[in-house]
Formats: sequence, structure tokens, C-alpha cells
Amino acid sequence: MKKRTQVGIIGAGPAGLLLSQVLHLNGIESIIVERQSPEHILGRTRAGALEPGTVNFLRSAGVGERLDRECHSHKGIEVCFQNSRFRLDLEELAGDNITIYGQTDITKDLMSARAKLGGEVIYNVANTSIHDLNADSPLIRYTKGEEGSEIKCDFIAGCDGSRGVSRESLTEKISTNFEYKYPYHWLAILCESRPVCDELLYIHHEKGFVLCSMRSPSISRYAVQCGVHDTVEDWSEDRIWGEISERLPPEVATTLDTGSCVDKTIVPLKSFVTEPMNYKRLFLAGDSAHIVPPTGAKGLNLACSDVYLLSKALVQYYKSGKPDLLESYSNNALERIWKAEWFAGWWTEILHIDPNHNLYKRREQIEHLKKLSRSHGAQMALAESYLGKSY
Ligand code: RFL
Ligand code: PHB
Repeated sequence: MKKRTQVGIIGAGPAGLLLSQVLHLNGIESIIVERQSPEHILGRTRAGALEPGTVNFLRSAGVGERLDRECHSHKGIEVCFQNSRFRLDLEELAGDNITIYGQTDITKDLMSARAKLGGEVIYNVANTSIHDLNADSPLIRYTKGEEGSEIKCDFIAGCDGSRGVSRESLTEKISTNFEYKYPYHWLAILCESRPVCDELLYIHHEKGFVLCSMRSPSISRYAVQCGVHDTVEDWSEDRIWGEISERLPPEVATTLDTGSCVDKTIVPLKSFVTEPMNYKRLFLAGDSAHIVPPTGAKGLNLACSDVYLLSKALVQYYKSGKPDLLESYSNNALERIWKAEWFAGWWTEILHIDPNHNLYKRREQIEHLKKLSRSHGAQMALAESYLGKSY
């Protein structure tokens, strides 16, 4: 089958769906091709913490209604190390809140918004490939079942995440990849239990980092630092609760509600950026162009800010014929991306235990955390980065 569209989008994660939605609201047509089924995509537990700018953008894209009704707004975060605990009042330090609303719910809302407006999303495709990038109308080819198809496009948006095909097409042409792998992973769990804290809790502990988060008053989200060779099978529920309990401050551990885990995933921690993010008529957005370690909660927020910039550039091009925002897309997006990469890497490294560190380096981490606990200036800088305000 042969099709024609203005913007061909590869990937129906948050970046691809949001781009297609915003383009539609501006009168630009698109078709999304997606490797997985909608059920598979909605079965992935991922991000949860949204910056104020992301929430506003989602509202403007017409998917804010359920978010506003069901989200949890946090005015602060807490940090624990050794025997101390301090709170960063985000509202007082940087004038805003962090919003907790799961990526699964955002994706669900975007899928139904696209369906309501007649958006074309082709799920369960295989063998996606990109062709004719040097021509005026590049092609996306794919197969669905036995049938091979192609979509002729004005532009291709590569929103196919960290394991897609778009980045490879770009790397082959011009891009440079920057990568750093951290010497530890996360065991991330979602469980049916009361959260231990009303706000997010980031814990530096000599046995390893723990993050306590939540999705609702009866669903908790935890991330536990584990080894790079650990598998999900190494972590029984008894072991998970034992480790979390040991790493929590004693007064919090006594309130730990140990429900059953509905999802358990090992998450490698990696920083990655590809530069530039476009070649001719192919533009990358989201995890296809960059990966941040999840400690800073920046991945989904960056995917949304890429889509904000790319949709603005495409709208300008179709409304006025001017290509300047498309030409500056990569530089504009990378400004924000590198700031978020730096923040996510820094926050990761002061909170986790590096197995290769000597005692001096560990002592240095404690001094850093002490400074954060006492210095208003240091707290303000952290709050601004955390809320995505210093960009
Ligand atoms: P996605 O979500 O990976 O979607 C890409 C889509 O492309 C499809 N695809 C293809 N389709 C067609 N042909 C191909 N060849 C294809 N190859 C791939 C895939 O099936 C998929 O559906 O990328 P996108 O849209 O860029 O969104 C990025 C976010 O998913 C990611 O950055 C966040 O989840 C990262 N992240 C967090 N971000 C935050 O902002 N706040 C957080 O609190 C946060 N916590 C997290 C996270 C990521 C985590 N994991 C599991 C990596 C917590 C965790 C544990
Ligand atoms: C989450 O709830 O998934 C979450 C929250 C904060 C983070 C990372 C992940 O820093």
C-alpha cells in the first residue's frame, strides 16, 4: 500500500503521539507507524514526575482534563543521607510544584485524543526503514503482516525511542554520539501499597540509593540501586522489602507498607546525546536523540520540550514557508537537553554509591549533600533545575 502525508512519525510513545496531536490542532496531517500494539505500550511503567512546563503543554494539546483531575501535586521533595533528612520547598525556592501523573496515563490520554480526532496510528508494524533522505519527499517503509507499505512524506519525525531506526539513519549520515554508562542499575517496582511519604523521597545510603515515589494513595513506586549484573529474578519481594526497609530512615521504615509488586524492571542508567538532531528532512525528538539517567525525572519532560520546539518549527514552515525554526531546531533543543543531561547526571552521582569509589570520593559526596541541606543558594539552583526553570 502507498500513502502520502505531510509528517510521517515513527513511534507512538509520548513524543510521537503528542507531536501528531499538536500538528493536527494546527491543521497539519501526519501518520504514525508503531512497532508495538497499544496494549503493549500501555503495559510499560515508566515516568511519573512532570515539570510545570510539560503540564501546561499537555493542557494546550487538549490532554489536560484527566491529568488535572487525577494528578498529585507536590510542593516539595525530601532528601535523606546518613542520619539527616531535609526538605526542599520547591514552591518557596522556585515558585512551582512538581506534578505526579504516570506516563502510562499520559499515553492513554493521547491515544484517545488521537482516536477522537481521527488520527491515523498504524500499530504492529515491522521492518520500519527510512529512504530518500536527500530527496524532497523522503519515504518510510514498513511491513504489516505479509504486506509491505510505504508512506511518502514532506518530513519524517523520528520519535522511536532509544532502540529505534531513526537515530541510526542519522548517525550514518552526520551525527556524533556522546555516551556515559553509570556503574549501577535500578530495580524499579510498582506495587499495591500505601506510599511511605506524601512527597518524593530521595535517599543516599551506604547500601545504595532508594527513591520513594507514588502513583496514587494506594500505589507506590520505588527504585532501588542494584548491581549492573542483577536480574529481576535476583530480587524476590522479601529481598526488595528488606533492602528498602534497611535503606529508609528508621522512623520512615516503621511505616513501610509492603504490598505486592505489580511490575518489576531493571533499568540501566545511561546518559546519551546525539548531535545534531536532524539531517535534511529527518528530525529526531525524545529518547531517540537523548537518554538521561531517570534520577532527575527529565526524560519525558525533554521528549515534550522537543515536541514543543519541533511542532512550532513545522507550524511556522507550513503557515509561512519559512524554514528558519526547522534549521535552528537541533541547536535550540540541544541547549535545554545538555542542561538537563548535566543536572540528571549530577543528581544521580551524588545520590548513588559508585562501587569503584574510594572512601575519599564517598566522603566528598556527603559534603556535597551537607551543603545542599544548609545552603539556600544551592537549594534554589537544585529546585530550578528540578522544575526545568533554569533553561
Ligand atoms: P518511547 O516512550 O520509548 O517511545 C518510542 C516508541 O517508538 C516505538 N518504536 C518503533 N516504532 C516503529 N518502528 C520502529 N523501528 C520502532 N522502534 C521503536 C516503540 O515501540 C515506542 O512505542 O520514547 P519517547 O516517546 O521519546 O518518550 C520518552 C520517555 O518514554 C522516557 O524519556 C521516560 O520514560 C524516561 N523516564 C522519566 N522521564 C521523566 O520525565 N520523568 C520521570 O519520572 C521518568 N522516570 C523514566 C522514568 C524512564 C524509566 N525507564 C524504564 C527507562 C523511570 C523509568 C524507570
Ligand atoms: C517516578 O515516579 O517514576 C519518578 C519520580 C521521580 C524521579 C524518577 C521517577 O526522579
